[in-house]
Amino acid sequence: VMNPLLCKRVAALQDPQEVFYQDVVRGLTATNKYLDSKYFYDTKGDALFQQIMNCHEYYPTNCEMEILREQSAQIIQLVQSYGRQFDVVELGAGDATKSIHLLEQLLQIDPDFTYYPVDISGNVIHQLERSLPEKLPSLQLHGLNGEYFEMLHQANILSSRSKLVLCMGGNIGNFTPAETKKFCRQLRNYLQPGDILLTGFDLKKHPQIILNAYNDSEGITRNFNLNLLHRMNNELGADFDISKFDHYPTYDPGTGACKSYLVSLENQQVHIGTHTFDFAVHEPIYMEISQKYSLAETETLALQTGFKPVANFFDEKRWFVDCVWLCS
Ligand code: AVJ
Repeated sequence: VMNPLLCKRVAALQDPQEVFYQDVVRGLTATNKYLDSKYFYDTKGDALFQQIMNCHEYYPTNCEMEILREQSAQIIQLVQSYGRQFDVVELGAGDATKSIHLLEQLLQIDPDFTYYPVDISGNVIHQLERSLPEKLPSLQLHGLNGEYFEMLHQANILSSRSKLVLCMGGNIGNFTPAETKKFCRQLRNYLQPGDILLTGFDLKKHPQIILNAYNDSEGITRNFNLNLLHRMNNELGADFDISKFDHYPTYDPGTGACKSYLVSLENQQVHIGTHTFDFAVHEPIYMEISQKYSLAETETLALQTGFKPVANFFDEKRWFVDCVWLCS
């Protein structure tokens, strides 16, 4: 029997609100303040991201949608040519409007597979479990709400089949190149030889097009970033004055790093729990990276992390790529 005090501490550590609070404190105590972009996605954040995907400056969704709408049959044919029965695990499934095309194709060939959508947002998983059976009634579906690797571990317990892992939507873009390399190596450790990864990368292109995608004229991306301050007010009892912060997106065409900041518009203090944080005028909070890649960089990444790049699927404009990597 565990000592009750230890029990309490373990429970506090696992409480998502507590983890959120600890992460916020760590980020705002750092010399260069930052917040973790995974916290963008509360109910309001999910809705704002939906709006971003619908605004005309934000091209990645449409590009990848085009790839999957037009080329899902070829992608599934290629996957099936590896001669295995796959279950599908999707990391960061969102509303599955892209992957539904792949699932439709796979159902025609192999009606027995199970789809495990993984998402950090419980709200997203809940909605998927309601909406997807209406569109694909014969699909076997098991939603997993949590962190990617913990949920991959769950999927490995639940399923003994080979895995087709989907990591689309440029979700990988939210890591720095170093983090991405670590992520791919870790992901490879959860997989077996013969498993397949389908992963999307937003490609380098004219810098203005990229910057505009993260600086839309309607200010939706601005609100998406500022919403994290609202979330801290609502969930952690923080006292951010949202009007005293400005959204500042950047893109460096040299490194391919597209970064967003919130900038403090005055000297101010913010209180969260037992902590007080000082913000100097013009001080930035680093919010998010959306890394852009060249095709050569994606291939190097695959080879460095235990995968064999076997095919690339592009949209018409070649702005985005979905790569098929085989676990070697
Ligand atoms: C969900 C990570 C693909 O980085 O393009 C969109 C998130 N942030 N606009 C991206 C996002 C601001 C998006 N990803």
